[in-house]
Amino acid sequence: MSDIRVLTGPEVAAHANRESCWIIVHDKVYDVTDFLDEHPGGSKIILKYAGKDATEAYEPIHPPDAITTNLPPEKHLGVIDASTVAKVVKEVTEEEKRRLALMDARPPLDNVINMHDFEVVAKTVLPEKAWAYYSSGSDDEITLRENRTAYQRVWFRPRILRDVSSVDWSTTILGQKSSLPVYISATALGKLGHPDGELCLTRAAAQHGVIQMIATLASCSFDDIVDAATPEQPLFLQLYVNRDREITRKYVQHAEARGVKALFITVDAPQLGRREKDMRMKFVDDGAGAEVQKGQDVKKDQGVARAISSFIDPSLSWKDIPWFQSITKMPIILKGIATAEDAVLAFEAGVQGIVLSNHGGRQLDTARSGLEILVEVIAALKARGYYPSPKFEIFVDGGVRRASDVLKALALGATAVGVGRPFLYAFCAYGQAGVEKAIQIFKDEFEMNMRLLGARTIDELVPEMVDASTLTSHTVLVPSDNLFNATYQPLVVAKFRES
Ligand code: PPY
Repeated sequence: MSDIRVLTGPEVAAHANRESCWIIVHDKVYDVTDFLDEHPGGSKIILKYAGKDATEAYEPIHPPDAITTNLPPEKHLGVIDASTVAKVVKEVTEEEKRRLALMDARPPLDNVINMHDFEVVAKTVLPEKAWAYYSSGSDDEITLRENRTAYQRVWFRPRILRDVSSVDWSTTILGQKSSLPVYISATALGKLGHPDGELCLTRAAAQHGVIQMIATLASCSFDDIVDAATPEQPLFLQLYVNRDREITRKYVQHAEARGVKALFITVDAPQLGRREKDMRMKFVDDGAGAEVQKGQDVKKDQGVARAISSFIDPSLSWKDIPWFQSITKMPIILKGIATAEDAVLAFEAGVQGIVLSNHGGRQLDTARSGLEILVEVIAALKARGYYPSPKFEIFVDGGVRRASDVLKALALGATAVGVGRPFLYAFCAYGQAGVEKAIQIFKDEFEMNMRLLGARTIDELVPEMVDASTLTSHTVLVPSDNLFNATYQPLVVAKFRES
């Protein structure tokens, strides 16, 4: 048995500066001195915890194995004798007290009747930083809002007298059974909003036969998520491609070995969008530890997301697709297609599907909605004899809040729709029970809408059931979406310092 070094609190506390910086994470001690300048979030934030226990700050924004993968073994110094670490009595700020009181005063889950309700509760109870990161769109957030309004430019053409006593909205997505034509799309950093993070999604998905797409940047580790799933529960994986392809190869092959059913490669984020709500947060709270940092280049204006995105490879190109096909047998889906031209290239590259998406309005602002892209993509694929094809599935995400939105996308040719933020907000507000309720609401809405539309099964949803003639007109007036507008948070401008 190798000797594990046991360190004490005072020993660690003696290494609390740029010349020698030790930190404690999950009861282990690490020497991060040489890593300070490589830390994607800047050295300042680490130095704030130099000589101390950094677990609480580390946990929500790093997968548990981030530190072990990035630090060479000789920098893993040993374990901490917890009894010797001075307990830091955390001061509960007024802001935090107010937040906890609001958490207690949440509407009972029974009173939540739509996805907007989850968003209102999440906005109220989340720490400011988490809400800023989750809710932010890029630049002027025009695409973020367009994702909602696009659905409102499509109108139903319902059919009647079809004996709709029984309706069935279950379907198959990439060969996997799903109780809904909806999958849980990848969202990152779940522990910013709930201590169990993405596990709330996994457990709820298991209960209701829904498929979860695991995010590369989930707060919970990939293995913890897979371990929380039931043996037969299908899971998909979202992939950010690492500059170091060996890391990506191992990650993908590990996922396949653990039974993941499809690989969604994100192709719309060679650089992260400027999400200004997130970026402004960083300005506000990054004051501590300034002295040790004088003259250092800290990425303090980056926000949570940009600070941890530097591993993503901007050189990714069509030329890489055969390599992915050579390392995995999982179906490959390109997530973030925004034009008919690229949809055709994807089909011709032999991948199994595409997600028409603008990344929840978080990347290129004034990019079009997935729903609008869908219409031109279907037309282009049809013209070449590529649609319909059992080997190529088309998904849409962004802005979906209602089963009626999903039905519109399906009528226009999508196989299923990705829903990200609503499930995220559901667990931030109510944990696993919130996600289960969100799924139940979708089911109730599907039942009613399919009856009223005259579609008994997913196969009966046809383009003739919708009028999408104004979808591409970006200037038409649409009725205002009151519930969405009530939660939409207007952007703010730079703040003056308090005098
Ligand atoms: C996003 O925030 O839109 C993401 O896709 C996740 C993410 C989180 C942090 C860095 C890069 C991407």
